[in-house]
This record gives sequence, C-alpha cells and structure tokens, in this order.
Amino acid sequence: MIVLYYPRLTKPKNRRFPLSVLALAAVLEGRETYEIVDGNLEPDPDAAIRALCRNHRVELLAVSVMPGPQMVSAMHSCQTIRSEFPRVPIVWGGYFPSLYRDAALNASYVDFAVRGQGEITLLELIEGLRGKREFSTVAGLSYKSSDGSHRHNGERAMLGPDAFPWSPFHRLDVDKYLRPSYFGRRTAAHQASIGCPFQCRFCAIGVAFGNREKMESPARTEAILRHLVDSYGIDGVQFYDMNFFMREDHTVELMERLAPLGLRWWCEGRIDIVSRYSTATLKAIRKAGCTMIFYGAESGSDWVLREMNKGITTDETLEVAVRMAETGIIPEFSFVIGNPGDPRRDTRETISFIRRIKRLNPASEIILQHYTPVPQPKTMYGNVDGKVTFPSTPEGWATKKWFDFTVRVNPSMPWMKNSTRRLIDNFETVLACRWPTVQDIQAPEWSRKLLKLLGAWRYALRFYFFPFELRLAHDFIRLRRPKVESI
Ligand code: B12
Repeated sequence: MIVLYYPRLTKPKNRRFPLSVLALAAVLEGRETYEIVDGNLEPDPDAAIRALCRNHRVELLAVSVMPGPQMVSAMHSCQTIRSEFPRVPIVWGGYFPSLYRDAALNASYVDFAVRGQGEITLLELIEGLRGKREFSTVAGLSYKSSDGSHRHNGERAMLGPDAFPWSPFHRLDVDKYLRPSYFGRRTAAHQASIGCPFQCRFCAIGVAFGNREKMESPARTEAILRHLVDSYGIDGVQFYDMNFFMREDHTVELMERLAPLGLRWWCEGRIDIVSRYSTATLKAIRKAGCTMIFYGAESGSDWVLREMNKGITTDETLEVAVRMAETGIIPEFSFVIGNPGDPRRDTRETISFIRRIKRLNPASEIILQHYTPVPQPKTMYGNVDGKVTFPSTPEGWATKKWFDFTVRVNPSMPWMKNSTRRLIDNFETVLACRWPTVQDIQAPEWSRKLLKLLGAWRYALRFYFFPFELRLAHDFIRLRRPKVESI
C-alpha cells in the first residue's frame, strides 16, 4: 500500500481540496492500493498513518510539503512514523523539497525528495523501490546514495494536465471540503494549468517547475467542474493556477464553457496579459462568473518592477484597476514590498501607489507582503545572494525566525530597517481597517462600519504611526486577513 499524506496547514474550517495528493492519487487509481490521509481533516493524522502501517504493508509514505505550517506538520509526523516504523520509506514532494532539496534530504526521516511535477516521478520511484528500476534513472528525483551523499537526478520535463487522469474525488469525503466563502456556499478548488513561463526573480514557481506553462483543455476543465456541480453541488471555485488567463482565444472558449455552470469564482491573472484583453473578453470573463482576480502587482515603482523582471508596468496596473471597475470584477492586488537596494523608497512609493489604486477603484482588495527571497538559478531579486543563508534542515526551517520568513509575517531581513518594516505593517493595519476585505463573510456589517470609522481619519491624514487602537479593534472583531487567512 502507498499512503498519500497531506499534512495539516490550515484550520479545519479553511480546508480545501488537497490538490497535490489528488493529482498523485489520479495516477495510482486502478493501479495501486493506496490511502489518502489529510491532516486538515483527520483529528490525529499520525494515528491514522500508524494504523495503516500496522494493518498493511506500507511500501511508501508519500508526503506533500509546502513551506511553512505544512512543513512543520510534515516534520513532526515523519519523525514519529520513522521512529515507530523505521522500515517504511518516506518521500517528500511539493514546493519545500523542490526549493530546498538538500534541506529535505538532511532529515534522517526523509529518504527521497521529488522536485517539480510529481505524478510520473512517483510511479517510477515505486518501481525503483520494487527493484524494477535504478533510482538514478528517475528524472526529478533526489535521494541519498549508499555513502550518504545526496544525488540529484536531472529535471523532469513537465506534462500538461490533460496527460493525466482526473482526480479521484470519490476517494475524499467531498462534502467536508466544500466550505462557504465569498465565492459560494460550497466552494471547490481546481488548478487548470501547471507551470509559469515568466521568470520573476522573487518567485518560487519557475524554480520548482521550469519556465513553461501547460494549460488544461477548456473541454476538460468544463467537464471536471460540471461533475463537481452535478455530483457534489458546488457553486463556487478557486482556481489555483499561477496564470489562469494566457492566450485570449483559449480564455474566450473557456468562458463560453464555464458560463452555463453558474459558478462564482476566483483566479490568479497577470496584469500585462489581462490589460491586453478586449473589453468583449473581459465581459465574457465576468459573465462566466468571475468575481475576483488576484494580480501580482508587486510594487508601485517601475524601477523595482524592472529589477524583479516582472514584465509589467505601474501604468498597466492602474489600467487594470480601472477596467476591472468597469467590468464589475474585484481586483485583488498583491504587493511584495522591500526592495533590498532601497527598501524605504520602495515602501513609500508603493504606499502612494496603493492610494492611487484605491482612488481609481475603491473595491480593489490589497495584500501586502514583505519581500523574502527564494533561491534562484541565477541571482535573487535585490542581489541578496550571500546576504541570506537558508537553513539546512527542516528543523532549521521550523524555528520561529524562518517560519516567520516563510509566511512573510514580520520577517527579519538584514536590508530592512525596523522603522521601514513597521511602516509597512502599520500601513497595512490602517488600510485593512479603512477598507475591510469583502472576503470575510462572517463579519457582521456593524463590525465593518466600525473598522472603517476608526481607520478613516488615519487614512485621510496619512497618519500610520502606531495604530494600536486599530489592532485592538481588528483583533476583537477578528476580521479575516487574506494574507494569513489560514494559519
Ligand atoms: C493553494 C495554495 C495554498 C493554499 C493551500 C490550499 C490547500 N489545499 O490546503 C493556502 C491558501 C492555504 C496556501 C497557503 C500558503 N502558501 Co500557498 N499556494 C497555493 C497555490 C496557489 C497552489 C498549490 C496547489 O494546490 N497546486 C496544485 C497541485 C496539483 O500542485 P502542487 O501542489 O505543486 O503539486 C504537484 C507537485 O508539487 C508535486 N507534489 C506535491 N506534493 C507531492 C508529494 C509527493 C510525495 C510527490 C511525489 C510529489 C508531490 O506533484 C504534484 C502534482 O504534479 C501555490 C501556487 C501555485 N499555483 O502552485 C501557492 C504556493 C505553493 N504557496 C506558497 C506559500 C509561500 C504559502 C504560504 C506558506 C505563505 C503565504 N503567505 O502565502 C501559505 C501558508 C500559510 C497558511 N497556512 O495559510 C508558495 C510556496 C513557495 C514559497 N515561496 O515558499 C506558492 C508557490 C505561492 C508563491 N508563488 O510563492 N497556499
């Protein structure tokens, strides 16, 4: 038996489909005996894995590991399972081992690390464990050789979603994943493409998946969602693609297919691509149920965007803000603030820019993140190579300093003065009160009004210093913060 394990990363009420293990389950279905253990659902996932190890011959514990809270859960579970069942091989896959392959393998309880797309690599690893293939022939695999050194095989060429079977949704208790959100009473998650062709110098996606994006055919996206509507009654979806919109003709066909499903949905889009779409296409996107689009706006300074290799301009961001207002889709602009060369200037210019966005389109949702670098094949954004030494073990990544770094909440970066860091956080607090997010569907109207009232004078006077009364009010009301929604 193969055990597919998705360690806990959210509060139970925020759980979503564990897409990575569903994708892996799709290629095991009908071929292998397997079980899915989801730490976001099981009250005691370690006990569930222990029971499987006791009652079956578990050939592999396959663990999906995103940096941050999920890495910490994975570390604890794997320590426990390794000490009780030392003969069960353990593989980690997902963004953590894709980015930090040696740190993953430095753990005594991790035998293999899978980088990038995992379906075929997993099947070939299983063959290797059964002695039917050499591990050295498995592309995308890292492992410990007999002398203890780490072997990193070549990269695996990525296949498009259509190359694989559908996710076996019936293997989950689907009802437990369809949570109420701003997008629907029963909101599902889907990823309709894989990879990203852009090479932004702060992002992890190219590092993990290379520089291509492969789209699912519109017919298949429609068929999967129709199945989820008909069999499970979904009425909303979050699309977790890196770029949901690429070629305009693809988008137009997909919108025609999605419209009859009557779903409300959220997705991630690129500012430059959407700014080039015709008004007719934007209307078709709205008509198909698109309610909110997440955009990486990243900075309010063009010199910063150039350094990031982002490929967008601030003018394009403003244009998208206006066009979204005209179309009736809420834009959710995310910023990565703190250019290492001049963090103060970047912060000040981005704050002014956000104020311009809010004037043009007050419905815009804003997410502010501190820049925390990801190791890159060339140089990291801000030329910070050599200024950051990443931890070399999962235990190192689990310390408070590096946990905060990963979730981008109050990270301590050597180029960032405390006063600038505080300015970002204070501005974020004032902004979140003056413009409370619409995405918290539980917050009563009075609490929104109260926050707006409290935040209004500070926002109007640009007085962001020490907004302790707003923090108190925010904590009391517990309004959701999209950035850290699910920790
Ligand atoms: C959905 C998502 C979330 C969801 C998780 C939803 C859930 N199911 O519970 C939420 C919102 C909770 C989330 C949170 C965070 N996320 Co997140 N998230 C994503 C997102 C958008 C999609 C991931 C996904 O489901 N993909 C679909 C599946 C099919 O793909 P996959 O996970 O890559 O899996 C494939 C391979 O990786 C591999 N694989 C994966 N696991 C395994 C296991 C084995 C054994 C094998 C063999 C292979 C394998 O095979 C799979 C199929 O090919 C990605 C960006 C992206 N589009 O990839 C960011 C992303 C993974 N998140 C990221 C981060 C940083 C976070 C946070 C830690 C920080 C933050 N502030 O965003 C928080 C954690 C805080 C918290 N607890 O909330 C980063 C990770 C890289 C990094 N910089 O460290 C990403 C890449 C975003 C980015 N551009 O920076 N996230």
